[in-house]
Amino acid sequence: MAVAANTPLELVNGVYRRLPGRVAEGREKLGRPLTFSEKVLFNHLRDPAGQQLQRGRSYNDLDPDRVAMQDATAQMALLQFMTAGLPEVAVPSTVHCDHLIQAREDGKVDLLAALETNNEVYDFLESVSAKYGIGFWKPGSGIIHQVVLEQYAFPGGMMIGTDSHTPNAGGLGMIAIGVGGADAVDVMTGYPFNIRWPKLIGVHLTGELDGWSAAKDVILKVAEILTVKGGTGAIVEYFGPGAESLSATGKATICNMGAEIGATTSVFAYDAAMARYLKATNREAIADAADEVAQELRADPEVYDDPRGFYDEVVEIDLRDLEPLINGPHTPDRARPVSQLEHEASREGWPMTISAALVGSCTNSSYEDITRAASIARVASAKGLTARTKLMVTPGSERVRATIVRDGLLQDLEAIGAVVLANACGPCIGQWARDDVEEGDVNVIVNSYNRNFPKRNDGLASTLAFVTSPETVVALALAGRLDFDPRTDTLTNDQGDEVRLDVPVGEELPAKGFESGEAGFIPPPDDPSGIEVKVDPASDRLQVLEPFAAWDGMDFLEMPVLLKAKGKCTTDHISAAGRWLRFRGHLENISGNLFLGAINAFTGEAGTGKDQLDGQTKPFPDVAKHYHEAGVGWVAVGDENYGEGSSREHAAMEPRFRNAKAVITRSFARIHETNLKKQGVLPLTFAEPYTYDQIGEDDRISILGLADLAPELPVDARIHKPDGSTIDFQANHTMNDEQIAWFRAGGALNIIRARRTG
Ligand code: MIC
Ligand code: SF4
Repeated sequence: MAVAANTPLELVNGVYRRLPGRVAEGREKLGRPLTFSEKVLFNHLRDPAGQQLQRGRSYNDLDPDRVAMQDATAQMALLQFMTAGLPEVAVPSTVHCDHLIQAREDGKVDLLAALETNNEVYDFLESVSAKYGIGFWKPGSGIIHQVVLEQYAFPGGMMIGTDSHTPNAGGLGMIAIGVGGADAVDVMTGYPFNIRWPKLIGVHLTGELDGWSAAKDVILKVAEILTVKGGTGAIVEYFGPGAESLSATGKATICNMGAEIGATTSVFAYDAAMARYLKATNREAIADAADEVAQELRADPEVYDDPRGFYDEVVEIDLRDLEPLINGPHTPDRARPVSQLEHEASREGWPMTISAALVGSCTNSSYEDITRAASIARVASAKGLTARTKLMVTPGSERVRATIVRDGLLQDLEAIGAVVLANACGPCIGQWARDDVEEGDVNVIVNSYNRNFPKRNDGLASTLAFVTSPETVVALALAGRLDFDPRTDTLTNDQGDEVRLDVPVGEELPAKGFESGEAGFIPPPDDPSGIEVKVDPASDRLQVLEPFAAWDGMDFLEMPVLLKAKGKCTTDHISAAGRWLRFRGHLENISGNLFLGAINAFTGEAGTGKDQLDGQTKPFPDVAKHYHEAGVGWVAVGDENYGEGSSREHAAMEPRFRNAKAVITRSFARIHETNLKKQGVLPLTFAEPYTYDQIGEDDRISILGLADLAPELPVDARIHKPDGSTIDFQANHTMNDEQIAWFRAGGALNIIRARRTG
């Protein structure tokens, strides 16, 4: 299969040819008009006639059009794919090198350093890609989601990606779902993508944005309303006149950050803004093809007339009411208007001085974002202002970078003191060689990224991160303080005059078209027979995967509780990124970070707990290693929305590798729950949430009746207290028959191998 730098028109036409017929079939099957998401999903069902389509209940098989993987997750995904013994991937797939570049000096220097430091991993990814027909986007070409939006996304398409912000492509009307690597392997090996038929949340947008309000404020508002778990198991569909008033990249920002509310994905229906974006990115033919089937690239009219009759929940937002918002610290649903931050910061005792401001990430680094940010900078420097804190900018892609250089926009930002970093994730994922603060220095950073979990950007628990729009980041950087409202406050310039910032102005798309910049795509060769993929057994960055042992048919008895996590336990808490990203291809080494960020409910400390075998308090990874080597199975216990955040399957593979048998929580985030299932760890939820409170540090837990594990049936479990008493409780699970089979087989790798021999 030839994989090109773009989605070929034939692929798009194939999807559109099926669309009207499938939509008609869907309407008939469900006996009612369809929402846009339902149309796209129905068009990608493997067996439309034979599936149940019960929202939030039935599991369904889908055939996505594409798979995208970024370098930090692609390593595990491809190490698993390699064991399938196939000559090539079954669907067009791409790898994007964006996560491993560390921000230290500036874009050029940092890229060269990354090429050297990550040489082994890049070589591995490039050669596996070449061998199996996968397109390879080299380091410097841009952040996966921006590149996908520019090159591959199309209205009505469906894709999966090994990154939680894959839904970014919803800005171009694509159903794009973030998954763990093992799910991607299913699709790359020709198997369907299996997922629960989603619930649907409709967000009705009216009015238009103006002044300082930006697309980012829409999703910050939605996150405030729905909270970090409010989107779990649901697709969020945006519609209404306000939706049509937003640019495609603005829509992408909103869909991208739908990951922060746990949504399966978010999507906008096809409209004129998308057509403009497709044309500006040299895809006029796709826009024309979409125009032909435009009525099926949106919901049926009855849905828009009576949204509450079709969505499980409807949220109303009038864009005219949106003030510029800022969220944080520590959770993406803690939003408030910028104007109220001063009050809250003084109440909470947060420092007012900002120690760094960062613009970029897959969420906010489009041409429009940079024009708005640069417009503030341009006027500010004309008024004699410069940034009063460090300001760093990461362009989203080489195409955006080359265009904003040509149009003088980066220069505007540099004029107020900005440093331009590589086209990559950079500090968004802790790739930031920060040396101006130390652990314990309570300091505030503001960024236009998406997540603000502790330690995420610079590895320091004492950094408080706030998330807002790029233009507000620049305004706050000019003030150097949190208690600045750009709409009303003034700043003193270099002449000692009080000046006000102008309202940001953006350009949706570059008037002179996009520059292409340096070519970043390496297509797979026609004849891959000479390509060898090497994994050095002595490597500390890559390790061939060994399948985990199959379930031995026995119940899990009296297992120690390795961790009882208090409060938020995201994948960043379970398997930190930053400096640990270097081990993403080496399961044993990366297991050295297991639970280092998790807060021990018994002590309130992060990253350490009691080893039940010797009574000593140690870092969690050491306790896990000890249990593993002693052949002791263990459980982890968590609170609500456990595994929130990223798609990294390491957060499931590490516990599995270290002999975890089950993770029992009050609730799970979708991708992480699936990753646990895929790797053969039982994800269970307390039938009664208070059971969480009954578990003590020296308790043991048994999970019983596993021979009878069946869909929709609770599991019996028991707490064993040190004094010999016991408490029985029930736990629920969401496994279907197939997922129970993964558990029995010992995880996805065994299944991949069995498919090969079978
Ligand atoms: C993130 O934003 O947390 C990441 C890094 O992009 C992750 C993927 C990973 O951990 O590699 C994600 O969002 O899925
Ligand atoms: Fe990269 Fe940050 Fe986007 Fe994750 S959220 S893909 S780390 S830019």
